[in-house]
Amino acid sequence: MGRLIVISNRVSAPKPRSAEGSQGGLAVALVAALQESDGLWFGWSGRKTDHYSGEVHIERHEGVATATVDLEEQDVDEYYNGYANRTLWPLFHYRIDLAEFDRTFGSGYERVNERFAATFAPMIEADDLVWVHDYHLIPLGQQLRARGLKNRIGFFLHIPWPPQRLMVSLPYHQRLVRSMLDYDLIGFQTDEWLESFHHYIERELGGTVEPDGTIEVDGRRAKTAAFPIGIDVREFEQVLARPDARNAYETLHRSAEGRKVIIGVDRLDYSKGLTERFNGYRRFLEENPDWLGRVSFLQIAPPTRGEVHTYEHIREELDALSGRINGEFAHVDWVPIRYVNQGYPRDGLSGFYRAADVALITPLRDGMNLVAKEYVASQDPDDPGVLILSRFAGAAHQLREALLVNPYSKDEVSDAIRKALDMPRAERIRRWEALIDNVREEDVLHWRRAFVKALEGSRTAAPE
Ligand code: ADQ
Repeated sequence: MGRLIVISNRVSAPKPRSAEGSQGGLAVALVAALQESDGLWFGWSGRKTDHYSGEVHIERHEGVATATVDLEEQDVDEYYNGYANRTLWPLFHYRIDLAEFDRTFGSGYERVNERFAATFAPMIEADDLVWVHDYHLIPLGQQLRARGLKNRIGFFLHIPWPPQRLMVSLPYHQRLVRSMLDYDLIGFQTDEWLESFHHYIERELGGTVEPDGTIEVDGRRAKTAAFPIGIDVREFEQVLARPDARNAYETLHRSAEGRKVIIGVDRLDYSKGLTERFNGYRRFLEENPDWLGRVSFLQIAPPTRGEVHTYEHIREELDALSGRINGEFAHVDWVPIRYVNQGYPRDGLSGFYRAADVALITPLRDGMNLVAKEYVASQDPDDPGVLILSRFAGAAHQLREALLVNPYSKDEVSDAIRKALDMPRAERIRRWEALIDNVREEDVLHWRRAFVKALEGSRTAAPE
């Protein structure tokens, strides 16, 4: 087998050793695979240019070559901020009320996928294995085939696949889904999203689904399966010994002054259920006066996608809500919520996770949610914290021993917080041991190997 070629919207080049702590788990896993196969990672540079030239910037760090292109302002507006983040992201997270359907978004999306294909196809050799990532690049496989590529090409969706009844509200939905039939393998995070995709194939396209996940539509076949993504557990456990992690642990521990700490860590995004979470915590404070002054909730949520209007709105809403809760319940020497709009490198985060007695992770919908797994990996085996997790996160399919809640229900969230804070040590240990077993077993290397192996064995017939 030839090299592994990874194509994603953004490229995460390996960082020098000194900055290793801030490398994401996904990047670590992919970089390892790219190094092993002398592979390449293609994508957008994150920079803008006046006119798209297709000029490729090739860089090589730690044995991994990355090839990136700059995009025009209009591309970024229509493809990235537009179709990807204002149409597909909300729709795939069941927020049809927020999805914007604008024909310029759709054409910009197709244009950028074509540009990527035209630019990168000549750099792909005959026996390379091509792995396309996420909702930004759904039609890329079709575009690569149109340029004559006969390689094995796989696609992995990091976010949920919506139910068929929602999917059909997307204009030209058939065109988008049919473009996926050019992949040899299509991977989803969980069986739930896989099933939704199968329903669409059967009901909307009149296709068939075989027991092994092979789909067939109008004589075209592709393999489909669930590959739940994990974290780099060993790396995470080592991080805890580093000075920045120790410092973060000490800082949070000291600042809690003997109070119990609840933590939430998310990108500031409406899919993460932050408003509902704050309201659930408020209900907890209302219903449990004995806990006033004895618990502190730290929510870390750095803003993302500032150019999309909805994100400004959620930011304002949360600022106001945290202010109201603090105004209502705070004492001179205690604030119930510390709400921080700042990102932290991984070393710092893992120290915070370790210092927290409870993690409150309640997305309304999430492909997987790696924060939940990172929290589990950061716990002290002799005195672990409790994970409260939304049943609507993909991770809930694996992390069954978490306290699973309906994030829309303030009462359920409030009851779970109470239960977590009161949970005896023996039960915390029993639950955590089950959780860590899963996090260790189905880690990011397991995910990557399973996908690549399935892709290698995926060919049902050579593309014509
Ligand atoms: P995200 O929506 O970004 O990812 P998540 O999986 O929770 O969601 O986080 C990804 C990474 O970002 C984690 O490593 C986490 O530590 C980091 N991160 C999150 N919030 C942070 C913060 N406040 N400060 C610093 N770092 C932070 C998408 C999908 C998920 C899916 C992943 C991977 O939406 O469902 O799990 O891709 O497939």
